[in-house]
Amino acid sequence: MEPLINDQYTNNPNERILNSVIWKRNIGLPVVGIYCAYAPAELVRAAGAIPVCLCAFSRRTIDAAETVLPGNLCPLIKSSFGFIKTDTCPFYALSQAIIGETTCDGKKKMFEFIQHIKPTHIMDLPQKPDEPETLSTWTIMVHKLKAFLEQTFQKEITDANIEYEIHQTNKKNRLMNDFFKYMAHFPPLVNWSEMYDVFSLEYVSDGDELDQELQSLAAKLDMRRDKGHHIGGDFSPRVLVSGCPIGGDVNKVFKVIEEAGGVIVAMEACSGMKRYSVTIDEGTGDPVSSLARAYLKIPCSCMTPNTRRLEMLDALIERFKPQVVVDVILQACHSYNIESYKLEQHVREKHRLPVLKVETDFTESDRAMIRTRVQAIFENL
Ligand code: BJ8
Repeated sequence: MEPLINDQYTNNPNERILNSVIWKRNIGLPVVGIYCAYAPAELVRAAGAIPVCLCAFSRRTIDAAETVLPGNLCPLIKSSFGFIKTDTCPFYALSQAIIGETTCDGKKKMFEFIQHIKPTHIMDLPQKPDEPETLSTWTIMVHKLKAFLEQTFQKEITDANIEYEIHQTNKKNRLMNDFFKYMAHFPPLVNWSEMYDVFSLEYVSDGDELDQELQSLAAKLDMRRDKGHHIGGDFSPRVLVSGCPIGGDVNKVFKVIEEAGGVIVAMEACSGMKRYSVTIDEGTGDPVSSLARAYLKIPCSCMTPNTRRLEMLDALIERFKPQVVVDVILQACHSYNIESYKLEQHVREKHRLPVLKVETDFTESDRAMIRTRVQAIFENL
């Protein structure tokens, strides 16, 4: 089957993004490194800067990180820190400012080790999203980020610019969500790796360009469908992958599911569909408050209670019709690990679907074991 995106970066979304960021940096646009879905990228863009996700998914940098950080820490945090310690994250090197948030304990303590290197702003993220005072506290934090960006880049961020960026985000999210229909198809017409390629387009194409790109990809996928080409077959187990963010060395979980004969039809994590799940109110006259309201709804396990995550899962299960949920937990990620029990109860009781919890790290040592467990759950479907 012909690759969906046929360029030198096929299956290498990070290189595609890097190439675009270097180009934009060379024409004078500042770059802001971000670590988390809670960073309001619209404010960064409204400041005339480019938001980029920093490297965090390689085991290569973990040894260096463990000279400072404890071994029994989430590999994503160790990898992020290791990239900075070894000066090997090109996105960090290109960034003039960094945004972090007080999400999990490991991340917020790790930031203490890097915040002296570049102008770094840590947003104080409240963790009880439904309390009456939470929204006003978080709105203050979004205002503080705006002030940080204005001071760092010596540029006023106007309401009109924020409104424009909110509109662009809503448009992008609508387009992406529409595009997900190719994963929902029976059997799916696009695989997880191609979807990661598609996600990377949001960094390289602006507004209308993205619309055009997605339209041309949709035409290719319609052709795939008409020719009877698809991912897997009619009886391939349909899998929804949930949990911690997945990328780089953790992509092994996607690969193992495919090797066992399954097809990935939905990806719940922030590295997948979660980041396109938010709609930001437009035209309220107070775009900073609109951003705060929308971002507070992101269903991350650092929130308590995190009922919106179960609601999001309901919607994903309804739309993508998986036969099994694989919940991926990065080692020592306590919040996703603990929440996994609730998720399993919910999915089993409400949707009558089996759940496989996979606790893993960035090494290859558990690959065979994961494959055996995935095969076993597929055999019982
Ligand atoms: S909004 S999921 S990107 S915090 S896996 S470092 S939580 S110990 S990455 Fe995340 Fe933002 Fe939430 Fe999304 Fe900590 Fe867990 Fe590691 Fe994690």
